Amino acid sequence: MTGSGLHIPNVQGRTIAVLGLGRTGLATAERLQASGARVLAWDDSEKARAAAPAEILHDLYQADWSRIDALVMSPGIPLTHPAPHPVAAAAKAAAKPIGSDIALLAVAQPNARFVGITGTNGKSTTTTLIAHILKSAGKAVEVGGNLGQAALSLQPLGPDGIYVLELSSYQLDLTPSPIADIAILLNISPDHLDRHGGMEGYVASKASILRPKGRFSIGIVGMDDAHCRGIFEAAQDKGRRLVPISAERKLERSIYVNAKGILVDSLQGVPQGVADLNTIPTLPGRHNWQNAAAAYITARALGLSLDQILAGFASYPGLAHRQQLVATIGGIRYVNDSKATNADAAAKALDCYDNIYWIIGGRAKEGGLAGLEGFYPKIRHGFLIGEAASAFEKQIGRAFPLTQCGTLDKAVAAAHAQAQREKRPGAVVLLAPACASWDQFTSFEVRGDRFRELVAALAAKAGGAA
Ligand code: UMA
Repeated sequence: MTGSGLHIPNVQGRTIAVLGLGRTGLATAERLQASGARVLAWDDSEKARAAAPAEILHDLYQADWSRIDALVMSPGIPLTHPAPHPVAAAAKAAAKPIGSDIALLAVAQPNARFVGITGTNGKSTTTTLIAHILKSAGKAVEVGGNLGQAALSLQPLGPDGIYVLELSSYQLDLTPSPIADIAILLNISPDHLDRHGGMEGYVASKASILRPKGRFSIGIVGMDDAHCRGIFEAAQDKGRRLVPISAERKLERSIYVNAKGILVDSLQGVPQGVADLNTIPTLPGRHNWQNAAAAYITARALGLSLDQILAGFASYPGLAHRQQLVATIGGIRYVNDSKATNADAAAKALDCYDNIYWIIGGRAKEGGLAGLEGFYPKIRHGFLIGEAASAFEKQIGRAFPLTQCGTLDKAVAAAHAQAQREKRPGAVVLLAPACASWDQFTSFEVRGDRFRELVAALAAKAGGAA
């Protein structure tokens, strides 16, 4: 394993259990070992154990917890719901602290500043946008967390360094101490409810990002859904300066986006237009405007000038798998929004286009397609894939025509053939599945990459512009 160079203090000579040996666990085990800890690591998958250094493996089901100081868990492993993992239950019964790689990074870099971003949707865009703006302005920045790069694989930064971390509800649950100097809560809609025992637990987990961290900590809260508005009210006067943001309404002393797509700063009382968001092609749609509002105020709070922020907006390259335009063939756009793993995220994409050839399905989330009905008139045809296909067919009924395709390969071929035949103005072949990928793929990234490959092959055949 190659080390990031981060040193974790106060673990020398201590015995730390590490559960899960994916991205999080491997980086955690490596840094703990390099910092002098004795690591006992385990993973329920034989394949994951085989890929880990043999000397750290220790069956934690048989562990003597009186000899272990703490447990670091990977976020994908249940801490409380639907049931605590047996190893977590054993550590808890032995009164051992359970923590995350995120918390260890904060301990390892006490002088750096931390920007934490959570929310059901838009986290990754906001995280990469903030990191991009800060880097473009010459700041020392590391970016990671739920986004993909495990916290303990990031590089150490000096006291002026800034960690920009996307934080999932799983990671927040495992990180009881306040982590973010600038904490961003974008929005909340139902997701991962099985892991939080229902909506109340999920909302509480998201809200925990706002726990105050020192006198200068700032909380940036999206005000466009009722859950977040409730959290904002409840967090008033709790030790964190709060800034409301909205992509939908004008609010007193806030950062909001007006009906014309102008980002407005009214924090000083007098509303001032600061950026025309229509001019940024990599941030399409109103949902991205909320992300831009969060990025603007974060960069401001970190001392950037308006010019630096505007330059960062203008050069932001966008994210793979999030409304990513992968090709235009014969005037039809092919858009990869594989990250739309729930109905709410799919809605954001459907909102942006007309004449949609929509590829949907996979492993359905609770509620299926509920809430998307308003977009159905924009859909020319639906192409169903994966486990959810027959349930979705029933849910959609006769709202728009459907074809059962089974696989993504067949769906792309069918959507392409029909879209090219019909040549509707502004038409788009859109992968926005409103489902997790796990029935047919190992991740939404693999699903999106397959879509890109299939489209690239069609583009090559047609001589289209990829
Ligand atoms: N495992 C067990 N026992 C179990 C369950 C899992 O041993 O009961 C083992 C698996 O065999 C596997 C390891 O745990 O080897 C995987 O741990 P993990 O699921 O936490 O995966 P990591 O590779 O560590 O990736 C995690 C995040 N994954 C999840 O939260 C599910 C990644 O977010 C994140 O990028 C990475 O840490 C680095 O911080 C992914 C994700 O899907 C993108 N996140 C969810 C989402 O965005 O919806 C929350």
